[in-house]
Amino acid sequence: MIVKRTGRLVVLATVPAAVFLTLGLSGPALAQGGKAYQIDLAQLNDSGSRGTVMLSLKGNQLTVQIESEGMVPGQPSAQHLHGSTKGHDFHCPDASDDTDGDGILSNTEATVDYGDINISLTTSGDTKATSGLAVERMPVADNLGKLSYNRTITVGQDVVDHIKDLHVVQHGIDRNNDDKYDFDGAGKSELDPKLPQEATAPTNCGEVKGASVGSIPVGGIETGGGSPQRASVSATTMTGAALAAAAAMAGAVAIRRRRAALVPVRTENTGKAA
Ligand SMILES: [Cu+2]
Repeated sequence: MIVKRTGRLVVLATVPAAVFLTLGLSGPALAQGGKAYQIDLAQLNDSGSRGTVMLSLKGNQLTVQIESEGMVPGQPSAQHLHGSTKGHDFHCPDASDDTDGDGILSNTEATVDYGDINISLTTSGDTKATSGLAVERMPVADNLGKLSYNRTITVGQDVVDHIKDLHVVQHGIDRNNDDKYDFDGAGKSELDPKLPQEATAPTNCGEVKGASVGSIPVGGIETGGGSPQRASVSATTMTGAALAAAAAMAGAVAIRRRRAALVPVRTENTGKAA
């Protein structure tokens, strides 16, 4: 926790052009007059996944670029911007948030820390919170578990004003290393018993670097001992989204299973995610 808080004090409001060059990102990300923010995605659930995100704002146009690896091969990953644009302070969770002690950090447990979905990072169609589990519109990792995403979306002024208060979360883990989401790995999802926990549990999370600088949440960050407040902003929205999308999700799981069968098994099975 101490390390995390220290990291959040680092000032990096505007990402230097060199960072974009090293990531191979192109010109539009540096749109004139725009601002860009870097996020490093760190693993959750011992998933081994990691990645880099660039959030580029020009007016109300938000370009989200994600390059991640260590994702479940051939599987779609639900991904979102979580957090509040209304002045509440959220942050990425850690293993200590596994409050039921079952060894899996579920989305519900993690939501206490990273907040509800603000924007669903779909590949097409709407990006509302209610599309949170629209996995048929979520990016799919390649056979090596690498995932690329690039989309420009129109966002509200609240998002522009509070972009530093939002976090990127990708979902989908593979506890039993069989390259698919299944019930054998971690049982049922707490969001919907028809879904594997592996499909909805978070695999990584990242905060905007310097998030606490220049965007102090109103009435949120300084309240201290914010657990009760955070707890009151519970997983209800995510749960609602899950229920709304449950039918589509169930169908997608079936499709994924067929597709997964066509994907070669990874040669490197380190078991590190066990
Ligand atoms: Cu999410």
